[in-house]
Amino acid sequence: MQHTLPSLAYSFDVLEPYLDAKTMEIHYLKHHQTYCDKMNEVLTKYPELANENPEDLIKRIDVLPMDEKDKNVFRNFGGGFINHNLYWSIMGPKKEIDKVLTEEITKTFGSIEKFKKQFTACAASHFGSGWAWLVYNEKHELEIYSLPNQDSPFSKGHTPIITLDVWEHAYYLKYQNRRAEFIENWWNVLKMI
Ligand code: MN3
Repeated sequence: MQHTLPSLAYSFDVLEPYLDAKTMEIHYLKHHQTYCDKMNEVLTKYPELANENPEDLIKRIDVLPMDEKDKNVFRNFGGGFINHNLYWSIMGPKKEIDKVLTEEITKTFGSIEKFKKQFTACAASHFGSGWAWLVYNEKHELEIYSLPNQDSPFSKGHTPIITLDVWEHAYYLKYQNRRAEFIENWWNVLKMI
């Protein structure tokens, strides 16, 4: 089975002016498609894995029956496929506040503003390419951290809830080197808080 990109629930231009249409188009149609294609390509060598949900595969990446080189390809491209699926799904032109989540965030971090400050600092200070994450950890507590490249919290036994792509391809066309400004504006298109 070949995996395909989930369709976007909104058009490329609706997250303007915070996320520009050109970045959205290239990010989804080119970058995300490439992760999907290269993930499918490596899975063709392992037909017994190809029908599984990629999330289930990334959860057990360390013990997958693949040679080390292919495992690394799956970590990068399968991870990229999964991470972007979540990223598109948590953004939108209208707020759809998740009450349970906002209560949990407030309980854990003190307030939504304090959470945003901590997550922003994490995303801004991540060195190089990667993602900032809000996850439920193995103790089912909310936790913020960043991971390099396309690594997934699923591989740590965690469940990702909110994520921000801080690869340059996610913001460079509009923001160039101004990652902090991108992060500040991105809060406007995150739906659930
Ligand atoms: Mn990306």
